[in-house]
Amino acid sequence: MTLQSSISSLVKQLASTQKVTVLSGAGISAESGIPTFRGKEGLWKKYRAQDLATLSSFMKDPKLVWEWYDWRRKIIASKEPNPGHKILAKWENYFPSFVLITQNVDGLHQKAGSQNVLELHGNIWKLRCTQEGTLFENHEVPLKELPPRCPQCGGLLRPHVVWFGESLPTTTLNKAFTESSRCEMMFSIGTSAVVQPAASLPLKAVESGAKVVEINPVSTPVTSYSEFSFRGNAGEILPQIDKKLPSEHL
Ligand code: BV8
Repeated sequence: MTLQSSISSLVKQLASTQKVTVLSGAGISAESGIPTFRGKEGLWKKYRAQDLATLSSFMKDPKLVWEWYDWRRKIIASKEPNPGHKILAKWENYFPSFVLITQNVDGLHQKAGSQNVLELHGNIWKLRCTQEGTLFENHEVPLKELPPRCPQCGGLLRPHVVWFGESLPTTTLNKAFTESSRCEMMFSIGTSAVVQPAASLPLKAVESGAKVVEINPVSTPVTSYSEFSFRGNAGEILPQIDKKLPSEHL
C-alpha cells in the first residue's frame, strides 16, 4: 500500500470515528528543534537524559540537574509548535470526542492551542517547593539562580516533572487509561513506547477494541499491533491526513 492509499484508507475510517485519543512523545517536538529524550541529540554534556531525570541525581547535585533543565527551558522557549502540534490542536474541535495525552513536558501542545492536555510527566514551566509542595508557574529564561529557591520558605525548588522511579499523577494517569479504553481510534505519535506506564496506553486501547495508528520514522513495540504505522515525521504525516478529512466531521 502506498502512503497516500494508506492515508485514504485511514481517513475513510476516521470520518465516522467519534472518539479519538492521542498519546504523544518527544518525537512530535523534534521538528520544532527540541532534542528527543533518547535520540543522540538527547545528550547534554556527557550525561544521558534518563540518568539526570531522577530524584537521586537531583538530591546528589541539584545544581547540575537544574543546569540541564535550565538548558532545556532555554531551547524550548526559543522554539515554536510545528504543524504536527497544530493539527492535533485543530482536531480537538473536529472530533466529537478528542483526548490528547502527552509524555512531553515542553508545553508546546498548549502553545499550539490545545486546550485540555493530559500531561503524564508534568511540565518544565512549573516549579515545586520540595519543602511545602507549593507550585509556581515560572517562565524565566535563564533562571536567575541555580538551584532556584522557594520565595515563600526558602526551600529548594524542583522541576514539576515526574522523574524515573516516581509515580505519575494518579488522577491524570487514571483518566489517561480510561480515555484509552473508551476510544475507537488511538494515535501513538513520536514515542519510542519504552517508558512505562505511558507505553501501556496504546496496548490498553487495542485490548479495548480500538484501532491504533502509529506515526514514527522507525518501528517501535506499538508497530506490531497498529492498524496503520506511518514511517515518517509527525509534522508531515498529520497534515496529509488532515488535508483528506471532510471539512466537517459527520
Ligand atoms: C513509574 C519527565 C511507578 C522528566 C520522563 C513498569 C511499570 C512501571 C514502571 C516501570 C516499569 N518498567 C520500568 C519502569 C520504570 C520506569 C521506566 O519505564 N523505565 C523504562 C526506561 C524502562 N518508569 C518510571 O519510573 C515511571 N514511574 O512507573 O512509577 C513506580 C514507582 C517506583 C518504582 C517503580 C515504579 C516514570 C516515568 C516518567 C519519567 N519521566 N520525563 C523530563 O522530561 O525531564 S520520561 C521521558 O521519556 C520523557 O517524558 C519522554 O517523553 C518519555 C518517553 O520517551 P519518548 O517521548 O518516547 O521519547 P524518545 O526520545 O524515547 O523517543 C522519541 C521517538 O520519536 C523515537 O521513537 C523517534 O523515532 C521518534 N521521532 C523522532 N522524530 C520524530 C519522531 N516521531 C515522529 N515525528 C518525528 N519528527
